[in-house]
Amino acid sequence: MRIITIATILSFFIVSCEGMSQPNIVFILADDLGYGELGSYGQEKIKTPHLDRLAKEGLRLTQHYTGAPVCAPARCVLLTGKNLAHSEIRGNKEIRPIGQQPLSSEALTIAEVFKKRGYKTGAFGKWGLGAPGTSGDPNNQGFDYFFGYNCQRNAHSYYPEYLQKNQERIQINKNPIPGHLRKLKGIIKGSDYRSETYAPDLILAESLNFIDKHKNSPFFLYLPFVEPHMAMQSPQEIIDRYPKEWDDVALGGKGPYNGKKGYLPHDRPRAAYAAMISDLDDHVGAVLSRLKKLGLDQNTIIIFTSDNGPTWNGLGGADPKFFNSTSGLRGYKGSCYEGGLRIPCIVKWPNVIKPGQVSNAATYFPDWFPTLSTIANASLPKNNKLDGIDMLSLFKGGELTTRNSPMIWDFYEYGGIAAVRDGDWKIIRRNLRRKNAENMNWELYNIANDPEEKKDLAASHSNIVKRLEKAWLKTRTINENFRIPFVDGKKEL
Ligand SMILES: [Ca+2]
Repeated sequence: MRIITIATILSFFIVSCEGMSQPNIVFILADDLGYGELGSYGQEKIKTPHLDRLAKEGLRLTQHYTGAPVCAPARCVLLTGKNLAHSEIRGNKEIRPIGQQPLSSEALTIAEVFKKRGYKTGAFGKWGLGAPGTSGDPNNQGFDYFFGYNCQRNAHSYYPEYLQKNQERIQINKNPIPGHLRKLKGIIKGSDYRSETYAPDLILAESLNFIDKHKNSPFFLYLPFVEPHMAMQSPQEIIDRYPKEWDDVALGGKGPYNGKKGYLPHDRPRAAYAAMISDLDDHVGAVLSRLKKLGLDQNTIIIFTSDNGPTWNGLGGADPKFFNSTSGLRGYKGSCYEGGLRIPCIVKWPNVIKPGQVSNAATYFPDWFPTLSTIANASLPKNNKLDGIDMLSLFKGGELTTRNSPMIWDFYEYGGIAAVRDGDWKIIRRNLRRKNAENMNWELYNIANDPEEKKDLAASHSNIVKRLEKAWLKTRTINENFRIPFVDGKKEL
């Protein structure tokens, strides 16, 4: 009979406790997925069974906001924990020939925090925060491993020539299909815009390899998947899950998309759009089942959210009205109204979050830095002014900690937009970079009573407007790459 020593029991106990104190983190970020595009958020046409199950097993947040209404700044806010008013990246600033405005070497990302705590860190999908070799290279921002699109522009194509594996370019298509149409030829067929290797499948495969490889150490797996961002190049077998009537004119459908509003044409644009989200759902399902197969699911936190609201009506053949993609909220991607900022967010954490929870507490991307730091048992960095609050009390079934400062968005693009939410009140001011910016007024909405932002109450509540404006300007720093002359240096507008 084998003798089990006290030391064996003790070491087993220590290993178990260590494992529990350092759960794995899987953070999945969809691209341009709207608030109303998952079954658990009321979507009736697009099928998302894996994500619906995830919602049943975890917590669904009904008022979670991105950090910015477009890709790069949203990712910057998520990874650095600072809201747009003092973040390094405040818009999609393109750099030629490749990449976007890089994060600086001073920027502290949540991946660096995890790495310091002994986590293995991997990012798979779309980066957008700096070209290879720059200070913003994912390998210089805390990620041991990166595979996917470094440059957001390349991610417009699902059949790109290459993907980036750390410092190396890996050719994946001998006949790449650019994400934008040069010239329409003949009859529109979605199949004309496909080639050998569908990039999301490869990105998924690499991310599953990462899980296999690091199953014995805590890991932080960041999955900024590229769907459902345009162009529509979805796999045919998923398109075929959806009704022909949606797109066939003879059957009462809308007809093909000719590519004239950007990206690529498609003979079945509605079905192809739904297919992108179902394919994303399948990929999430594959990640979940791999975690389960390896016995990691009980000690892994899964977070699923999106970087911004859905694409505008018509762009790339999108039809957000048909799908009710924002669930009735005002505005789309690029807007600081609710439709651009409010996104689905599901968190599953067995033994901590009870299944089937729903919370309407208002939370946003900067909250992830303190929350994940606590989970990794890391102390928050000093001299690194963060804006978010730790959401753990909410995860454990209690109330969300009171916020010390309002939630702020300070967006450089789309004419320049500022928005501030405090409690149920939200102010928004547009066209800050346009001529006559001084003639634009703040709008004020009560989000609890008026989530569709139809009734502007600014005129009758100027004291609230002033208070929120002050909170914004107090937080705001001047950023040379994203100057807004009308606002820079002002104490009030
Ligand atoms: Ca996006």
